[in-house]
Amino acid sequence: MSALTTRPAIEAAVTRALADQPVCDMHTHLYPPSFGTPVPNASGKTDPAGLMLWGIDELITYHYLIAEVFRVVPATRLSYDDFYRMSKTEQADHIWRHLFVERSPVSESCRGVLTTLHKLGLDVGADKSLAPARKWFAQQDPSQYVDKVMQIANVSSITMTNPVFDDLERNKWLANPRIGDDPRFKAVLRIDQFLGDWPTAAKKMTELGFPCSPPIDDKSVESARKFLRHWIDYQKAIYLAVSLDPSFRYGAGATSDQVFEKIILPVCAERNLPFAMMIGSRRAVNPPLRDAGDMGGLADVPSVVKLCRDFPRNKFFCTMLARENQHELAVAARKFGNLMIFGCWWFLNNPTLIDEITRMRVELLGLSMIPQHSDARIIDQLIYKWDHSRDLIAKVLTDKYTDLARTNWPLTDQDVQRDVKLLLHDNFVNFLGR
Ligand code: HDL
Ligand code: ZN
Repeated sequence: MSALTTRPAIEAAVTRALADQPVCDMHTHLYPPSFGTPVPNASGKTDPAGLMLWGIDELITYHYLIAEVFRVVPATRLSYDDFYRMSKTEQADHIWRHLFVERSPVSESCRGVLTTLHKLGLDVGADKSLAPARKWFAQQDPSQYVDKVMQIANVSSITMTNPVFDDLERNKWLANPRIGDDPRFKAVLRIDQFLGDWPTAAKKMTELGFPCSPPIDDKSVESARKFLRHWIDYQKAIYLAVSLDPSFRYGAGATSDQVFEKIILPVCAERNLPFAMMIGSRRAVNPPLRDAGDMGGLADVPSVVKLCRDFPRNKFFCTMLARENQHELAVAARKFGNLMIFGCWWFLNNPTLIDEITRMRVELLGLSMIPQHSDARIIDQLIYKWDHSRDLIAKVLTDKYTDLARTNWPLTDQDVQRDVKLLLHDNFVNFLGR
């Protein structure tokens, strides 16, 4: 196989390899049709409490866009409650008018809607009306639509987020033990309250038949371990995860230290499951915005370092929300092979920062990291989140391979395909160790 020596040849090989490599998307908030869908569709089966979100009105009312529309039409003109009292369609019309029709949709969230619709072959630019697209979505079958989106986005596996303390979702699992069996989706046991609000977690576990008390005594430790083992098995969870406030610290004597040391990490180690820490989310800074009301903050990398050092038998995924944490986190990953950093999370999932962070990671870690996850909440978003990220990863890899070519290193198409498979698939699957 001939070597790739010129930038155009390298760029073409990189673009092709990224397009052809199916992604194993390691963090989303997506659900299969078995969890029900509130979206009117050809199957006629809709569930107002359904968790599978898809289609144009969900796409346009993604909480990122709700935050952005309240900048254009502030709450003093349209109260939060009046907005949320609108139907999903009315909310979408409001957002469409103010963020797409009356000004150019140049934000990443707005652009994403248009990338998705364009790749679905839906032209909304002609008369800027949503009616034809709404008609098309209403004719779709949810499960076939999941297949269609995965094919366009070239995503081979969707990793869910399954918060066990969310009553609505947990009751769906309890009502149907096979609810998670859709082979396109994998479950993740999300346990924020374990580390963020132990007393509430203990109370809820007690209600669920796993008696735990606020003091972390031996009985509570054993009971909480049983709870985790039960839900790992019930969900067939491929890893455990938390989202943590920027103020999270490990090793400062907080209750969460004991929860880590006595409950979470021993169970993860015995089951050989990674523990994912998503650190830096400051919840509800503006509560009436609901899901759109969170922001980020500077987190503490030394806490991650202590955990990786003190628990060498455990495997840690980690992503942080502050741009300012990225370099130190990448350097920490150089020190610990049991730390796999991933994604450009949430407010970092924008071209400028994806480029900066991915370049930094390749320069510090080579190919031993997971450059991206979608964090999608609406099925359709897989199309734009992976289209945009593939383009950005392509730019970084093209530059880095071009630098290699200057050293006369013999780079081939196969090399590029192998490397891209690591980034979009193998690094995640291998770290799971399944
Ligand atoms: O905690 C998380 O997993 C975050 O990704 C939040 O769900 C956040 O609201 C989000 O959707 N980020 O993209
Ligand atoms: Zn998320």
